[in-house]
Amino acid sequence: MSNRLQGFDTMATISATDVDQAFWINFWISIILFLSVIGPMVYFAWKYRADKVKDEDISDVTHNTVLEILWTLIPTSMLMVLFYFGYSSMKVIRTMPAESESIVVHVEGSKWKWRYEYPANANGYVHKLGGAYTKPVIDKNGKVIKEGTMGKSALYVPAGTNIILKMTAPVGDVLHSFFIPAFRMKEDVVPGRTTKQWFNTDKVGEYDVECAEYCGTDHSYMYSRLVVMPKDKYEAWFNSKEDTPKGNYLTSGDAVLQRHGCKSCHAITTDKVLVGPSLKTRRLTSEQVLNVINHGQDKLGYAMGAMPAGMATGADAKAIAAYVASGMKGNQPASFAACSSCHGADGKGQSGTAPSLVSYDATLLSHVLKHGKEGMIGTMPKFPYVSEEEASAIAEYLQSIK
Ligand code: HEC
Ligand code: HEC
Ligand SMILES: [Cu+2]
Repeated sequence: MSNRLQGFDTMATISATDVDQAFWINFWISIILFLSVIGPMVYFAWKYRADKVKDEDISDVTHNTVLEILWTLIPTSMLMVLFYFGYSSMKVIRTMPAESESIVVHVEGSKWKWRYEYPANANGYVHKLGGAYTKPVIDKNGKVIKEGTMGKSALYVPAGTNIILKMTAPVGDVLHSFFIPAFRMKEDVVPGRTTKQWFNTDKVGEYDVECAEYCGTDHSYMYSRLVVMPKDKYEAWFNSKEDTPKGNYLTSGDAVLQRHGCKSCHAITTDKVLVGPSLKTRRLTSEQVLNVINHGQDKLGYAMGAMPAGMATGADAKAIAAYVASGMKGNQPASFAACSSCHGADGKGQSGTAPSLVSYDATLLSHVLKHGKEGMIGTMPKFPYVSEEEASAIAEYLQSIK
């Protein structure tokens, strides 16, 4: 769970797109209506201020048919547009699909945790998951020393399937609200009553779930997660007695990247350079390698210490840079000998004493996350709370998509 609210940069269901569209149309129409009323009002108040107008100049206008029709029709039609988009997205959200074509999960919200109960599987086994979020450890200056975690509790669902949530709270508890920001879904959870909401998403991944109704002391920790997985993986888990799905969906590298907001700076599936480099295909460009050869580098805290400047020059340096940038394919330039003493002849960094030049391995990731990185592309902040396991999950994932 990152410190910031994950989700509003993700639109993981069709209804989320609709809701955002309705929101922006609302927003702009409100701006237009506001300016077209307040603008002229301010202007006329100034133009006809008391010391500028003599009594005899004031005429007695009773009405103006054209103006009256216009100022009735124009705002009415704008409001009809608002109504249309609000209504049509509301309709999608509020029309439940048939239960026979959906998976129905019972959700219980109580002070201060979420609990999920599935229908019995083929063997009659009922999955029940739930539990409170483990709070982060925060020092007296308010700095997070250890991130909070969700443990194994999550709402596991298959992609591309209608999911209906039937939600309630125990009698004697208080109001909660089940909120998935990435889906723009939110519905009250009421003691002794059953409320429903539904979704269907294609986007495999992990999403934050929060309580959006102030419900007492630990309201702000009433977190949970939604894990969307491929259908076959879901089926395999659902028909087993395992607590959580196999394949470790909780720490899947993709989910970790999503959770810590890495994707706002790094493209993972394309080669685009956003704020930072794409983590997809390449490790380093020849410009980056040349830059390090020329200036040296001492940022990442490897056992070997600093990378000295000027280990190679001129044509040698260029040949090495091109070779490293190609992923160390083809003939190794003889001058690479200057590098292999530390990075190894295969460029893999000699068991983590120097950075691997060929891939994002777990050691590189944990060094970058621990120390941050400042290079010719830009500055990456430190991520001290990303655990070693998460760093290796990311490395595993990045290597698997190559
Ligand atoms: C004395 C050992 C040593 C030698 C020789 C050496 N390096 Fe390094 N290199 C390092 C260390 C240690 C780092 C990590 C520096 C840091 O902490 O930022 C590094 C970092 C780098 C990086 C940056 C990696 C990254 O992801 O930020 C590149 C690129 C690199 N070296 C290329 C080379 C090349 C090319 C050569 C040969 C011309 C070479 N190095 C020779 C020790 C060495
Ligand atoms: C605020 C933007 C930002 C965020 C958020 C961010 N990074 Fe970075 N990252 C960068 C920049 C910029 C660089 C390039 C630094 C440089 O010039 O070498 C970088 C470099 C890296 C590198 C090294 C690339 C290389 O070629 O040496 C790795 C690995 C990396 N980031 C992983 C991550 C992971 C994993 C996360 C999430 C936990 C993350 N980053 C979050 C901006 C960011
Ligand atoms: Cu609550």
